[in-house]
Formats: sequence, C-alpha cells, structure tokens
Amino acid sequence: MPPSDSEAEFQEALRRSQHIVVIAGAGLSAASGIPTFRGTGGMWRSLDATSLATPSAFAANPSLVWQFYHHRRVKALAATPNIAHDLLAKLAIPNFLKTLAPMAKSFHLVTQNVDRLSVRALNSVAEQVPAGSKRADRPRMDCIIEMHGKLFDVKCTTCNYCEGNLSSPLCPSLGEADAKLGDYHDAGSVANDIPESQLPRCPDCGALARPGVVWFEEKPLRLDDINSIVYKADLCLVVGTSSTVYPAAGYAYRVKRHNGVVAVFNLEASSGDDLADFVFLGPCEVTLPHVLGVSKDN
Ligand code: BJW
Ligand code: ZN
Repeated sequence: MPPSDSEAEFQEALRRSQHIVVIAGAGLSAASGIPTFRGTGGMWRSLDATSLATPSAFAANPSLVWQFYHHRRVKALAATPNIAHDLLAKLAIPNFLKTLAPMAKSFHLVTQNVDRLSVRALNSVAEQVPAGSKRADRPRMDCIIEMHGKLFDVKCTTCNYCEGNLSSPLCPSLGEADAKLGDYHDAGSVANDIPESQLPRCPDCGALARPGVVWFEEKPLRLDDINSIVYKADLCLVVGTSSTVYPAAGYAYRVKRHNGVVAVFNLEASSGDDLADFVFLGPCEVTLPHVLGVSKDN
C-alpha cells in the first residue's frame, strides 16, 4: 500500500501512540539558513560537504577542514531555531504532548544535526515556563540526543580533552583565512594553508584539536540510549533527513519491524518513504504544525 498523506489518519495514529521518537536531519534546520549536506545546499566553496566530514579528509588537510567548520560555526551562531525546532521542543512538555497524544509516555528527539538549534529551542521553551509550574508543564530537558556531536565542541586529537567553545573565530588564523577568501568559489584550487601550529590546539597537551563532531567511520554518540528509545517507540517521525546515513537511516525500519508507525516529513521524496505509513511532502516548518494540528495559539 502506498503511504498515506491523510492528516486525520496521522492524528489518529498520534492519539494512539505511547512512545514517540523523532529522527531529524539537516532539513529541520534548513529554514534557519543552515545548508543541508546533499543536494544543492551541500557544497562549500565548490567542495562536497560530505567529503570534508571524514577522518581522512582531516588527516590530509586539517587546515581546509577547520576552515569548513569555522564557516559552519559562524552560520550556526547567526541562526535561530525555526518553527519546526520550536514545535518539537514544545512536545518535550508532557502536558502539551498529551493534548495531541493523550496516551503518550515518552518523547525523544534524536538529531543528526550538530548545530544545537534543537537544544536552543528547548532552552527557550524552558525559559518561558512560569516559575513554580508543575513538573508535567515543564519540558523534559533530557529528551534530545545529538548523535553526531556538537559543532561547538572542540576536542583533542591526542588526549581526552573536549570543551564547548563558542568563540568565533576559535583562533586568529581561521578568522584571517575567512576574511581573505570570503565567498571565493573554488577553495579546492586556492592554496590557503594554515600551518598546524596556528590551528586550534589542545589547552591541556598542546596537540592539534578537531571539531567535536562524528565523522564517517566514527561511532555515533549514545547508541545504547538510542537503541532503547527506538526499541520502545511505536511512532517514529522522520524529519528532514535524506535517510542515507547509518545508523540513523535504519531506525525507522526498526520501528516498523515491531509494528510501529512511521511518518516522513520531507521537502521531497526520500529513501525513507519506502517503508513509511505516512509521507508529508513540503517544508517541515510548514507541514509539521499543520499535520500535528498545532496552531500558533496552542
Ligand atoms: C527538508 C527541508 C525542509 C531540506 N523541510 N525537509 C550500512 C550500515 C551501517 C553503516 C553503514 C552502512 N554503510 C555505510 C555505513 C557507514 C556510514 C554510512 O552510513 N555511510 C553512508 C554514506 C552509506 N556511517 C557511518 O560511518 C557512521 N558511523 C557508523 O556507522 O559507525 C558504526 C560504528 C559502530 C560502533 C563502533 C564504531 C563504529 C557515522 C556517520 C557520521 C555522519 N557524519 C555527518 C557529518 C557530521 C558532522 C557535521 O555536521 O559536519 O553527519 S555526514 C552528514 O550526513 C551529517 C548528517 O548528520 C548526515 C545525514 O545527513 P542528513 O541530515 O540526512 O542531511 P541531507 O543533506 O542528506 O538531507 C537533508 C534532507 O532534508 C533532504 O532529504 C531534503 O529533501 C530535506 N529538506 N529542506 C523538510 N525545509
Ligand atoms: Zn590534548
């Protein structure tokens, strides 16, 4: 049977669900101005973003990879959460969730995004809760898992040092390289090498530091927690991801395998559609509030 696009049927499935998990990807942050990885957004100065997100790219050219991440940090710092981040953050409030899913016992957001926008949205929701509110009227602050790490973490390539660092630029050489190249289109062909000694260094041992994100061939974070959440989930919303990168791309299948319901929210057809019960095409910042039946006032 082809997937349904019936909002009424989806809302009925939502009302029946007890354990809800959202698997999110770059499309969730697209409306905040953060480029996606694949498709038209996925190029940085003529280079394919995914080719820079590997340990071997960093080993071969740490200067280039750090410049890419400097650019990403600048974009994420300037961005603000969009309507879709805000709505998902509100679902972390048990009493709000119950208005849409009266049987709900848990809600989790597993995001592949490193931009922190979902966490910022959750913090804003928490700040808006009046002092003295009941526990069920406050968001569960532990409901977000950032499985591919955090753009603002800087970690040592040698020792265990890792810190969150919002400074921009992280070191003068990255700011100078950015100012020099600006929007220059073809970074791959322009020599702009920063010596390793002038790239971010570990304050503990002095070794080269790297972005605290998960690259291809590296182990995503909190896999045990995610596995338990996915094992329990009876409703999985797949939001703004091409569903091409594992293990995230396999979670919806696992929810389906134990008879859970899967709903995809994507701008266009994606490889997650094959097994979905529902597919809602369009920008998730529009479809999510609409399909969940949430207006600005509730
Ligand atoms: C909108 C929208 C709007 C736009 N509204 N929608 C088979 C099984 C298992 C693993 C593998 C396998 N084959 C290969 C692997 C390994 C590999 C992998 O999956 N490779 C694939 C290419 C096949 N996976 C790994 O290496 C992972 N590690 C791993 O598996 O380890 C195993 C292990 C276990 C135990 C010990 C040791 C090891 C690691 C993957 C790490 C991925 N890293 C990156 C970079 C992160 C840092 C950074 O941000 O720079 O993560 S790559 C990049 O892809 C990034 C993303 O999180 C990830 C997924 O991309 P995403 O989010 O889906 O973005 P896009 O651009 O692809 O799609 C955006 C979508 O949004 C599109 O569909 C648009 O249509 C849509 N859209 N606007 C709604 N407004
Ligand atoms: Zn160190």
